[in-house]
Amino acid sequence: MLETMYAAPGIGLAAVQVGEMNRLITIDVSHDEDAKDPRVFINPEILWKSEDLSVYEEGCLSIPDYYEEVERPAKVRVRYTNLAGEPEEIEADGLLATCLQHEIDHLDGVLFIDHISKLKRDRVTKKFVKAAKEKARI
Ligand code: GNR
Ligand code: NI
Repeated sequence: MLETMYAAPGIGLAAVQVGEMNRLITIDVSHDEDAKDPRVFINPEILWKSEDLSVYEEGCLSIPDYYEEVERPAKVRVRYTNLAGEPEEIEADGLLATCLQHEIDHLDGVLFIDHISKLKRDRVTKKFVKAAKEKARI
């Protein structure tokens, strides 16, 4: 999964995006080829969300070429199992907090467009349905 995430390239990936129905996500928000910071979270659960919100322009490998600002809790506390099989907790802020929420959403079938206005969501959904129909006609 880390390989797929780097190849995409993306800063995060949820197992469902590669056809695996496991509650597993990978994240690397380092933005640095030479200082990679791959992280794996198994069975991640959000324990706490801050009341203060932050806005990031999000994109998603499952919705190519579409970017929109999404407002989410600025900080989250997440419990998960690490690769050694041990339970761990982290408190994240910034891009890591946003990415954790984006990926954990995927595990529950939620996409970032579910957090934007209905008008914008309908517009992008229509575009993708239309593209899929055109592809099916060929
Ligand atoms: O590569 C990605 N970038 C990104 C930017 C802002 C907020 C979330 C993300 S995750 C995304 C990769 C992806 O779709 N993971 O599911
Ligand atoms: Ni995504």
